[in-house]
Amino acid sequence: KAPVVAIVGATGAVGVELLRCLESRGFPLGGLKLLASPRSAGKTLDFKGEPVTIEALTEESFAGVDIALFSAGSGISKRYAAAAVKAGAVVVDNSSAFRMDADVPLVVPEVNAASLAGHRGVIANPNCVAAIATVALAPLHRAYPIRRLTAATYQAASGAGAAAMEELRESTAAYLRGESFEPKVLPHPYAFNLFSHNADMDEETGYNGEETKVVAETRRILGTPELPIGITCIRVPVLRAHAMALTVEFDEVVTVEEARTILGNAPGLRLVDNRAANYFPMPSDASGQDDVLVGRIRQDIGDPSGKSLALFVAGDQLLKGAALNAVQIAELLLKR
Ligand code: A2P
Ligand code: 11C
Repeated sequence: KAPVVAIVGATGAVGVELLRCLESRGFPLGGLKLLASPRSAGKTLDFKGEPVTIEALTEESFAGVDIALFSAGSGISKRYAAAAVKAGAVVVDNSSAFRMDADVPLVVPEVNAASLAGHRGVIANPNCVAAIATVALAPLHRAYPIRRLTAATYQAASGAGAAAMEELRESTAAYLRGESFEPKVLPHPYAFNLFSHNADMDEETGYNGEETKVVAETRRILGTPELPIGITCIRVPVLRAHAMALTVEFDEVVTVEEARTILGNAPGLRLVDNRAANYFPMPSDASGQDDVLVGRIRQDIGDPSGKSLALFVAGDQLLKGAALNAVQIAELLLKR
């Protein structure tokens, strides 16, 4: 019988996309429960043209629920995931709460679907950068083992939630009106600016929490626990698609043509690599798209050995970076 699905954090930037993904992919539903904070209780969200009433999340919310899609932050996941599992639900958690737990698979369906088999009630949905990057890296890694990775990210407002997206809109409008704007959600002026990712900074290492997560999760998803990864995460004034420059060193020489062929045939990817037109992956093209865009494939001239390639990638943070990946995991659960 079709599963009863709950969305925890249904009103959030990712929650709303979870609802849209279930709808657009025709996910078979035996019932749908929308959960959020008491502030949202009683309000409605439309599903297939019908209003569904939002309920306040409590430990009792999960009776009869088969699959619980959590996207209300780590604190909520840590507090309520156990209640969902106890009630018999499988949790697909979009937060970072359980991603590095050994008995919690961290899954990108195109990359490591088989790891789902070991789950014990909770499956983790990766950090958006890790999910988007690994869709592009895994097919290369399968053909030619990756020896080292360097990444620079250009991350959209959506990664910091619906309120950050609103802050980008409002601060940009204020800037254009010539008015001052006091940032409330993000730590720095956002309009016509960019800044080092707002996750907590480790003063000793100089790396922020986002960078640390991307390194650990990328290694875990690719199954390369020792892979050396250098990374700089930056927040840019884009609404909902992350972009990243990836420099990938292999064990052997990989030609641009080989990489193009591999990436052009890989699931979840679309090759956007038109040198003549100077047309490469852009957040504006990636927004609203399921596929991750990959292109600007070049030999990395910073590595004289010829064993490194440079790529540019863009993917919708709310879709492949969050909601779509979670719904794809739920689809895998149904198949099993
Ligand atoms: P609400 O809208 O009622 O505050 P975002 O990532 O876009 O900031 O969204 C966060 C999501 O987490 C929202 O759906 C929000 O609901 C939900 N949320 C925040 N606090 C709680 C809570 N205490 N219980 C349940 N859901 C919560
Ligand atoms: C961002 N990737 O763009 C972050 C948000 O690990 O789930 C999500 C953090 C995470 O800010």
